[in-house]
Amino acid sequence: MAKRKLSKQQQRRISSNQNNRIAKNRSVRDQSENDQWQLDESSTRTARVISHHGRQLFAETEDREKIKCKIRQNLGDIACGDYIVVQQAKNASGDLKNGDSQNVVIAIKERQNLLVKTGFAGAVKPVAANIGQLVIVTALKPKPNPYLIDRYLTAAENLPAKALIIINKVDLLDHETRRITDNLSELYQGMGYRVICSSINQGIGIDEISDALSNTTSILVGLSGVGKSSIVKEILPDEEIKIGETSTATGEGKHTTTVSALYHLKDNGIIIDSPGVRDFTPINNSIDEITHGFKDVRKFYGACKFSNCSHTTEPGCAMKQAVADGELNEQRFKNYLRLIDEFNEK
Ligand SMILES: Nc1nc2c(ncn2[C@@H]2O[C@H](COP(=O)(O)OP(=O)(O)OP(=O)(O)O)[C@@H](O)[C@H]2O)c(=O)[nH]1
Ligand SMILES: [Mg+2]
Ligand SMILES: [Zn+2]
Repeated sequence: MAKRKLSKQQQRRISSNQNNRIAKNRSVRDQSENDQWQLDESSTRTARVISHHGRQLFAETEDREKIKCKIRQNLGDIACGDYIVVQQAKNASGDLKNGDSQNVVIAIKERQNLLVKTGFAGAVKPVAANIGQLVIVTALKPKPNPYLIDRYLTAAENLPAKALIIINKVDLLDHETRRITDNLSELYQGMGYRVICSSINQGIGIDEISDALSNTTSILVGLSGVGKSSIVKEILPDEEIKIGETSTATGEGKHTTTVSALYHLKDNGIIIDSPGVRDFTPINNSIDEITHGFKDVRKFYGACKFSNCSHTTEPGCAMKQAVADGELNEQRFKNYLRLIDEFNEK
């Protein structure tokens, strides 16, 4: 069967398109204070952004010193997880600028990747940079949404980054949710993704999650209220992390975490806790990119009778045939076509 994959060059182009779009959305930052101060080149350090909101940016230097920084104008958007170059501001007589604002971000280092999402009015919003693993957190309350999981998986495949799926709150299992959980686990494990069932309340799956987070930078993503911060707090009990309430009727969260924040774990693991979403729309630049995002669907790419097959009504469609033969999950195929429809509508 013919297979077409995105080349490294195409993937680089996608990433660069995303960065360019972000550059256009750049916000203008106030630099009035920097103007009276000279930057001291000899103080140049590399640091990693641990949280960033508006003009507030906290970073961590290579020797784990936490510093508050100002941002030089025209740098473009900076995301949690970015590696940055920082210099100290001095006045004409060489004195260090007092207070929190003496560190100035003068550059963003080249990114390995950048997770972005569609924000208000279609704007491209950076979520986090230099991600090795996307941890898609779902729960029994609020209920898992397979379309949301699939959209996150397309983002992971295109970053590229590993993907891990957590089904949290399994202490709430009943007859119906057990069926949903089993089906989801079977589906995604069958495709080669790791799925961990966990309960913070009953201490289930925590060691497995800790293990899966070693030696890479992971970001926890998902709906508000699924327990992302609870997972981080369980692994890092000494960190000050806010846990929210959920509405009793729907189990929906109350958007407790408002800013992404980066924490160190054992075994060189780094975890970024991110604010819960109502929805997540990955930024896809082409149908090829959407296809690349579905690793079970992309196996059949290029095998349809017509090279421009829309996989809907044409005869000889290899994907529809795969669904009929039980080789491709119908729900996944529907979600693939749905994402393409949404892309075409835009
Ligand atoms: N029953 C049950 N409740 C849990 C579990 N894990 C977390 N919770 C509860 O779920 C609620 C939401 O938890 P958070 O950790 O704040 O959720 P979050 O995903 O970080 O939410 P946002 O920050 O709003 O995105 C809290 O009331 C937690 O106590 C679990 O395993 N079982
Ligand atoms: Mg949270
Ligand atoms: Zn087809």
